[in-house]
Amino acid sequence: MWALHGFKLSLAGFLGAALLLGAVEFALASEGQLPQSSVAAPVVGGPLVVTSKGAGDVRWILPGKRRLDPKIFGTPAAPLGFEPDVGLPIDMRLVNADGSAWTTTALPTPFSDKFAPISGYYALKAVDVTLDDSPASKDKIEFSARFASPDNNNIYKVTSKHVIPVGLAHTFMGGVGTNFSFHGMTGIGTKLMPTMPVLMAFWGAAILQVNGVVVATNRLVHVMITCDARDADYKLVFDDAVDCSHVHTHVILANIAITPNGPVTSPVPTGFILPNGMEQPFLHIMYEDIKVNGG
Ligand SMILES: [Cu+2]
Repeated sequence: MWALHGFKLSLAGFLGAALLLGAVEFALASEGQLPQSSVAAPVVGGPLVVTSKGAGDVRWILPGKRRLDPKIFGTPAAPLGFEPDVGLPIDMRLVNADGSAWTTTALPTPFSDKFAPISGYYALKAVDVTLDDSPASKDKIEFSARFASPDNNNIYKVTSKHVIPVGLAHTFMGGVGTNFSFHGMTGIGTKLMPTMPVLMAFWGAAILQVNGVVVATNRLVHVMITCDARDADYKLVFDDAVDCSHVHTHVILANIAITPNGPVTSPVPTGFILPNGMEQPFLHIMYEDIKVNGG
């Protein structure tokens, strides 16, 4: 059991995960610290309790390059979206033949268009009590997910009962956030995901089991229920094609372990070997058939 109060987590790790396959290293934490309150300010109308379940259509995201939205990343002549931690460095981008536009990330990322259908389910209860980051946040989660690897050789179980109440590169909203917009242009979370309305998101510390064996007790897990960010071919869309007529759930274990000294870069021990012989260093699981209740 870890004392999570006061843990400072940077989402640099998501970018780290994005680029890990190229063995590019990023600093985990920036020097500055976000505002945080010793007082756990309550959300208006709260506490808000969100319960959700998913099963049926479940997909494993494979590593791949992410197409770059000019609205988020600009052009080679006028680049945007290179902020530390959430943006994409200029030298991590590819350009088109005449150099007039960005095309994709230079390296494979967890935010690709490639996936494999798998089986799985999850159950979630999140309570959004506290408005913003505070070591005294009263936000709560109970999360459990099971899913198979694409080859069906591994069964994974991810459980989390502890929110991480304070972010560093950006707010974690006390651990649980509800009814906000996120990623893309917002500056919260990686810009490799489009700007999306979010019903609920949390950041927590997770236990990971593979085939019944606990392989990690300290993984950063980020779960979010968002408007649909995939098109009919399951390509990750740009901002203008996010579709709120359908919502889905993202479960992400980035290459970050939580330690008493803060977050450290550490590949997720997935045991899933990619065609190039590398072990996939992250988990990004999508649940498409979900139920959500809030109040
Ligand atoms: Cu997110």
